[in-house]
Amino acid sequence: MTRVLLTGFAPFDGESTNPSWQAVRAAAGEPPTGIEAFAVELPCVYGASVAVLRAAIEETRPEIVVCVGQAGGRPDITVERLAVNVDDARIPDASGAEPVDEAIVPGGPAAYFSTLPVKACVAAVRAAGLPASVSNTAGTYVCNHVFYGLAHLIATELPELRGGFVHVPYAPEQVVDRAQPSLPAAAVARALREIAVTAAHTRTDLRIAGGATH
Ligand code: PCA
Repeated sequence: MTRVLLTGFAPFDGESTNPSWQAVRAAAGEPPTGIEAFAVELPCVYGASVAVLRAAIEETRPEIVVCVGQAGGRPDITVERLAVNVDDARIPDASGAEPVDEAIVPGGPAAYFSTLPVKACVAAVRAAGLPASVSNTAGTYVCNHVFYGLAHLIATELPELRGGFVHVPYAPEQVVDRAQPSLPAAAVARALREIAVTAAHTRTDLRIAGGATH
């Protein structure tokens, strides 16, 4: 059994739900064969989110961590390639904090790569019949902050752990009155199961194109 910690986020930006938590809960509730899954909800707060993540890692001792967040407006499931060392808030977090151009870890590396096999994860989601792509930016809000915090923890304290970040579209009920793309939670949960299994079984990523020209 591979121990996999999945995290989602609490609702933010005036929404009453967060599709990341819906999907994480569903995926962990029916884990794929060979995976022992744990689900934890993170607050949409700089700093506190990483503290909750760290406590969850200490408690569940996972081999793999997949953090998941809402990326409203994106049409597909995006597996993030990098986390950058900057907080630059477009909107306040749930505690009212609004950092501008602050290092997440002062003196830390400018960026970390995901330690999940991002290309293989994208391929697995696509093979399951769901839309997915590699993303080269997780933004500069709380999701990137958590991703960088996770990557820094792995780089400095937990070298055996592997982890990364996945952004997901709105849930359909969030966009009934907006012309915005969405995916049902059950479909996103299916994709997360594929990602968990792929991460558990893939040490060397696929060498296939997944880049972007801009
Ligand atoms: N998405 C936000 C933070 C919480 C979430 O689900 C982000 O992309 O930063």
